[in-house]
Amino acid sequence: MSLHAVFPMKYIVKEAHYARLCSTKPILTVNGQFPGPTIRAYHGETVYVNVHNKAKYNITLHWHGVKQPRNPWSDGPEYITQCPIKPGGKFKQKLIFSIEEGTIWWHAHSDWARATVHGTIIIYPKPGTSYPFPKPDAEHKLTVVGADSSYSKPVTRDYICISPGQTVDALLHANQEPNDYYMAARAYSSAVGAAFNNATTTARIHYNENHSPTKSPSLPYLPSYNDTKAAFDYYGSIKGIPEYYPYKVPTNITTHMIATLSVNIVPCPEGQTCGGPNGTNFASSMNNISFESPTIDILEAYYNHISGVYDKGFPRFPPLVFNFTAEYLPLVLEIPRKGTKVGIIKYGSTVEIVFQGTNLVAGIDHPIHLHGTSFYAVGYGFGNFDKHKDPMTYNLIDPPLINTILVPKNGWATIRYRAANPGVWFVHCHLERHLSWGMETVFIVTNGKRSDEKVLRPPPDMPRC
Ligand SMILES: [Cu+2]
Repeated sequence: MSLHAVFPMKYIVKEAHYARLCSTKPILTVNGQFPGPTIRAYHGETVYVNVHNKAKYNITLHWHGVKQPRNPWSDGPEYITQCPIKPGGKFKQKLIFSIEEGTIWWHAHSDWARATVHGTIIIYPKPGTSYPFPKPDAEHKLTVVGADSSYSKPVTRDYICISPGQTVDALLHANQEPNDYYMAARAYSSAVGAAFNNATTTARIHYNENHSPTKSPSLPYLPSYNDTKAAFDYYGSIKGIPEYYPYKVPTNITTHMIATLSVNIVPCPEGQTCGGPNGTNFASSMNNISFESPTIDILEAYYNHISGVYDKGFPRFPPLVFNFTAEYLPLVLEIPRKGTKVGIIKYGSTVEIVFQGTNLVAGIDHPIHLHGTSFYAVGYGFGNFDKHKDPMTYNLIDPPLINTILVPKNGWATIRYRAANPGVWFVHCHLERHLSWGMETVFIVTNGKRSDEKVLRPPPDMPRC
């Protein structure tokens, strides 16, 4: 039984006129829809999407959270696994669903097109199987049962927190007096001095039974916009269900990494005006390397042994060790190095990465996303990571299996996973500004020995550089 296998989906990238708050403007869309069309599939299914770029801009599409075993070719990030689909160009992308079940999403992965080019992916349990949770029973509270397309232990919450890149599956029991009720959301923004939209957005839950709806139902309680503790209380409440995951949390780690996440500044190029502090330009980095995009994609360079596109020197540990979360830091530390440095990970390695946020320029939470794998979120904390004390607090029993982790402002978060998906995989902050400033790197997971542990052949219609 299949939802899609017979016909590929048609994704036509094109401009469409969209009206909001009484003004109409052209936006980039898929099939003229905003948000874009939903992809529905069963667990383990393979789906093809024919992408046809009828817009004036280059585009790539990424299937966020789809592991794509051995198939980095269809992953999508521009100049990482492919060159962009040019105006008029076509690319048939193959989505290999494996362990995913629940909700994830797809989005453009070139320039800032993601703002309007995105949509939902819903993966249902295999036909004949069912969901691993009972019906919820709460007064319009949310019962979270999954995150990033992996099930988690049901937990009932007044509020949830979701950062860019993350998805949540939650249940709501409509068992209240027939009426209208508000649900509400607003931004969590921890950076001091960074502007954000502080509006509260709402929707109404409307019961169909006959009733005269209250004109203005009361608003639910939401934590304050800068309540970091509330955000991480939520994240800490999410526990995994190990029985549903493909492998246990690795306890014997073969590859250790610590990666700092920093907002930086670089000098303003001559003759330009720059928007950073004291007329500088903003930048950002991982382990002090501000990533520079190559002009042909890294996957092609790796697969075809083209030299000069990237180098393998992504540092495994911070090249500069300082009090990362101190209130005042010397200005000289704010300037990163530039480079296209990737990390090489041997097939089958068990990897631990500690992401350490720094207070350079401005401390802020960073949602870090890995392509090509999910990982266990085994711990987080505030301040500098202490390699002696902090590992004692790791949850190695039932951590959630996710694809995007929010690293706390001036704090750290640790992930573990087994590198069993050969390919070229992007690793980046999912805040669009930080991504375009350089807070990213690439992990190349080498081929294993067996023939089913190697990267598949490229499709014939890979977009040309
Ligand atoms: Cu970031």
